[in-house]
Amino acid sequence: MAGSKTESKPGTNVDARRKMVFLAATVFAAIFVAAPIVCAQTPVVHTQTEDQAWLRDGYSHGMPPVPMQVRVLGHDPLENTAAKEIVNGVQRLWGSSPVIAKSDATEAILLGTVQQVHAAYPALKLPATLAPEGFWIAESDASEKRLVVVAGGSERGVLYGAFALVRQLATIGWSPKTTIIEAPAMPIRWVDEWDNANGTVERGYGGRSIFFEGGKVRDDLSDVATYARLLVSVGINGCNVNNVNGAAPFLNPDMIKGLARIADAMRPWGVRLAISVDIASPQKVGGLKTFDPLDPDVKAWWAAKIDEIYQQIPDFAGVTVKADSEGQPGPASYGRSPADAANVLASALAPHGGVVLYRAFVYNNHLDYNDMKADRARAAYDIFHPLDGQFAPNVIVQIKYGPIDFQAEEPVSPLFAGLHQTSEAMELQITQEYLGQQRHLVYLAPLWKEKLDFDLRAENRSTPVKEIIEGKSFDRPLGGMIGVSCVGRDGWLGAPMAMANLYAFGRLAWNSNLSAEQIAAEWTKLSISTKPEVVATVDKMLLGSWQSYVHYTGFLGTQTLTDITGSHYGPNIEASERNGWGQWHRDDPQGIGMDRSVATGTAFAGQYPPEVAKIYESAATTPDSLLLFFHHLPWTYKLQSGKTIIQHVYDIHYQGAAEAAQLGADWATLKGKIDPQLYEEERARLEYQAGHAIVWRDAIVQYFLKETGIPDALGRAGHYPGRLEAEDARLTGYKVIDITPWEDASGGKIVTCDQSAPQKNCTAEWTYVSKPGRFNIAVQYFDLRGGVAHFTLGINGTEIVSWAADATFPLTMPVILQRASLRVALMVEASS
Ligand code: GCW
Repeated sequence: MAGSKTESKPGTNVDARRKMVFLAATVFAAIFVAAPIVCAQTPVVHTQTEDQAWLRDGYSHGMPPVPMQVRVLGHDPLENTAAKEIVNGVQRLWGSSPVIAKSDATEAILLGTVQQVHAAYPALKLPATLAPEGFWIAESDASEKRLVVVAGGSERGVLYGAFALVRQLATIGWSPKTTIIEAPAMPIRWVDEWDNANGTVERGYGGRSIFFEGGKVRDDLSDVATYARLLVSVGINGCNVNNVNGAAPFLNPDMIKGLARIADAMRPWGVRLAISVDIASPQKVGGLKTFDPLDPDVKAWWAAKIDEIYQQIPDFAGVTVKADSEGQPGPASYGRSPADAANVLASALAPHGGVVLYRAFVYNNHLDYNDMKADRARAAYDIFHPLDGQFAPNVIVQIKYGPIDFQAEEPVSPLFAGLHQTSEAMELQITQEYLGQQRHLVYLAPLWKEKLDFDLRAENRSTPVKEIIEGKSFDRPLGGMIGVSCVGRDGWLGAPMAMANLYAFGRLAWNSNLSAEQIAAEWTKLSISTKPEVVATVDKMLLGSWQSYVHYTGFLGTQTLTDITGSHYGPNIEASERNGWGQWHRDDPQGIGMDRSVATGTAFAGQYPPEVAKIYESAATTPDSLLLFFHHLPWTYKLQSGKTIIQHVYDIHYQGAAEAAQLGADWATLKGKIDPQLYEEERARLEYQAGHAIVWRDAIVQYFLKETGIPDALGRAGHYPGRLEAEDARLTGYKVIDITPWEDASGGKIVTCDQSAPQKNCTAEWTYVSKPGRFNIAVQYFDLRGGVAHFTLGINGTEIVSWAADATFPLTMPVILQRASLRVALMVEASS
């Protein structure tokens, strides 16, 4: 059933039981549109504090196992921040605060750089070398004092060490034998935000910008400071605050003043500010006639502009560039290369120690679908590989993890192995653009780990992606990870469980060898509960969630079968095809998949180093998870599992939807064991997710059933036993409409409550005439983005349950359709 209007409530789980005394029961459902479509949405109000994330109040009991005094040896602001964090952390965990000791104390948590610690306690054995951002934590009884020492390779290392100590206390505990020595795996550990000056956030699903509003920097930057604290607590050291699209206004003098205020707010946490720049700024902002990177006036303009920034932001980290991509201007306009453009910026930044992150996301979005050799996946390698060796030392090429675009499943980008004389960073998305937009629980660490651990075998030796971006494989001085985060004012990412992804990003950028399991356990203990049964359940949910999402949204390497020209949300299979965007999967009644082999296809497979290229060249050796990314195959092709592709499509979607439903069932076991507000909020989300997974399942299954004409061996596809279609009901007020894409509703039809009809309530009635029995009724309804619809379900004239469909969806999303379910157990008995 579909209601016209508005926002959906992801279903209230009502279990109302009624005895029916007639064999024929009439089920009616009515929709009351209490508010017109134009009515304003009531925003979900979250208090934006760090308590919402992993720095929340803790759970430990008893006495703190560490000294209750903190002594800071230096005077650097970062060391002061470190001391406050330890006080704060112990307070959160045990409810009592250590005091800051002014002078030598008999027992203390001692903070300082290695040099400071050595000067104060020469007898203390310290590690011989510590990386500047690294730290050492250990307990020492040297000089008859009990000291828990946090020694940093620099003041910044002290701060990271303080957070590490608190994390250790909260998740593992402390013993006098505990020793922790760590240093970050890679120097660049940034989040990128895609915030616009008007306060919107591109692909942001957590509300409006924490940085900007109305064309300028917000007056109140307290959220920015809180965010920086969250970032530094997991080792993130840079934050690029503005969208890579439309970045020109950010170089206006007034905006630079505002940016300096943002940098001030983040500085106490050691997070450095970066911005995205538009390569046409010399023309757009500076009024020059050209933005040709090799023009001397253009070079001078950039040098002066970068100087202006450093005058106000002395620790400015650098710039990110999106050029010649998706409508953004670039050096190609003048026949110049990305290296020409990057190097002009690099030479302006070099005297100040800044870096350029030049994005390899450069491709032609007007490809010819009919050209069987055209392939968007090839673009990054084709453009950047020939430029290897031409980039200035402070340029880092920023490469999305896959060759397309943050898809639910795609191979690792071959470009990682294609640059040996250039520093590289891997770009990944914390915001779940193609991965459920934070409405679906999808924990991304397993996906990122798969990419980080992938061994590209460059030069026929071991070169896992993580070691390439860490600079180890090709001996590069720079490199790192960039997480596109897109936080907002509505609980950062808009969904509490999505915060596991921000946490995981920071932890992996710090230590790419951590496992997805280890990070999940840490996050759960810090954010939800340390109770073993809670940790086990939440971790199981997190760890399986990405593959479950793949199971219902993009099979065998077809990426994400979503609306790729619009919201990137919900199923829309044809949206990827027959346009210039190149996210094609090329399905037809005979087969499906992109032939990217060297022998007969686009030759993308040949961009990988030989050992990997050989695997992808043949369908027989390509893993099933990427099969259709690399090969066009008949629907009846047998997979390694022995199933045909089409049967796999049916099976995996039923499996995926069942797995989505299982998430809700698993969560239900946590009732009473975790924070009730979190429990309820996530319960509603998971109920919605289970409903939306059914939409995905049915859309994909019925689309390919129709296209291939090959039935499901298990008889499920196209058959919905027990489903009462809205369009078959006796309708009052509702009208039946066709929807686009047709596969998103069974039969391609929905009913909508006609606002222009004289009656304001719409009713759909079905009569059940069959055997008596006991039934569960799941009402599944589509819902629109704004306003509130009221539903009532009744049987034989008796109201059973009513509910409002009023959930809030991301503001930037276009109108979307959803479905959620509501369950009513109905007993139908024969009358005697
Ligand atoms: O994934 C796509 C997004 C665009 C984004 C682009 C990019 C900022 O749909 O919204 O633009 O990638 O990464 O530049």
